[in-house]
Amino acid sequence: MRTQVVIVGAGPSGLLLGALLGKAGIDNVILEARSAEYVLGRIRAGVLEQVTVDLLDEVGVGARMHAEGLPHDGIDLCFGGRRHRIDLHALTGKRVMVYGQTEVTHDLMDARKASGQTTVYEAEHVSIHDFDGQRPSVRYRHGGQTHTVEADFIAGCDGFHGVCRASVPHERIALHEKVYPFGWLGLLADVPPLSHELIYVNHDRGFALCSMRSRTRSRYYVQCSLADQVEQWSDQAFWDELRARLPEDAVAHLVTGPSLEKSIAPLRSFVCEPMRFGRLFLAGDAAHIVPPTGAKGLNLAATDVGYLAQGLVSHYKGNGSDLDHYSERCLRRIWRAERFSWWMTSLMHTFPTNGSFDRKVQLAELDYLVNSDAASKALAENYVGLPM
Ligand code: RFL
Ligand code: PHB
Repeated sequence: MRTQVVIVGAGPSGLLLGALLGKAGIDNVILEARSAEYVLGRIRAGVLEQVTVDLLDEVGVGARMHAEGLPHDGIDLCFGGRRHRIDLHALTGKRVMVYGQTEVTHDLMDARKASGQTTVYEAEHVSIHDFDGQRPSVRYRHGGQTHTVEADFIAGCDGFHGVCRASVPHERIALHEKVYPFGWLGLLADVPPLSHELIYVNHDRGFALCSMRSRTRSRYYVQCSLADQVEQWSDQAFWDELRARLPEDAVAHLVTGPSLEKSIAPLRSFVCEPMRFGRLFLAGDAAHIVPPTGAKGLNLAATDVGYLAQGLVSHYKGNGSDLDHYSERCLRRIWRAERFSWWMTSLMHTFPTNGSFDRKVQLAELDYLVNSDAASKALAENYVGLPM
């Protein structure tokens, strides 16, 4: 098989890249290690920045998002038992869209199917070759046979544990990493959200987040120990812990119910530099990870592939300079989002090694943040997303 761009990974970055290229008439093939059902079963992001909404509109998959998504004008920060609203819209003129990654993926998958572009699910033993030469290729096993796709370019959209970044020789890649000493235990349930906006909670017992997927489906998180196993957390234990971290007025509105899904995610900051190696481009979680506190991971994945599609379109029109600046353009935006996500994580969580001094400084910063227009605006600007 021969194509112009072979995309490894059918998560949101691979599917959105495929859609952007397809729209520009650039032939592409997506190879995904898992089944479509497995990809849709992963419960992840919930908050989309305006730039992500715009990219989804650009490829014509925005209709359901606009009909069913929930535009949010603010978030609550809760500490010392009190809630403080950050009015994102008043501070920045922008809002965010609450629409789950599962739904984004679903919409992109449906559109891809309708377009007739090739996607191979359950592609086994994917390996990438000759990305430093003029004729890169990707090999995989499917249906008991080995297949090869030859292409002009390879897009590594295969997530943090993918094969593309791992195929780059160590000496050509710089890795920057920070691992946090805790995780997030998340629970999804068909119960109405306790508030119409998200609540980020700083509490002595640890961080908590009240989020949602719709007016009838809630997504809650509590900070947990890295040693915890999800099986140790009954639904009852989760709800009890969440209740203990929420202020009284919020607890009064909390509706509990059986979990649809429960999982633990470790928190990590990670960036690899550069993001281009010859004819291989990395995008999304394959190149960087942010802790979920700032809700930036999916949004960065979307803007990476936005830049990559622009570069590839210019290349095929005879102008290679956008593609040459891919790493640099992405990394500037990525490092700003890394900084924000690290800062918000440091501000909102309890750290096992922190003493009473660090805790008091954290509370003083929160107090300053909600009472200073300048500080609130800096948070709001980053939360709604910096321009592309
Ligand atoms: P993905 O989604 O990991 O998709 C990569 C795909 O590549 C496939 N793959 C391979 N395919 C072929 N061959 C191989 N060798 C392969 N190896 C892997 C995988 O099966 C998979 O299908 O990466 P992508 O597309 O870059 O998308 C990134 C986002 O998924 C991620 O950044 C976000 O989910 C992060 N995130 C959030 N981001 C936001 O913008 N807003 C949020 O509110 C938000 N909340 C979150 C989050 C992530 C979380 N977790 C679980 C880490 C909340 C949580 C709890
Ligand atoms: C989510 O709804 O899953 C979510 C929302 C906001 C975050 C992280 C996760 O910061």
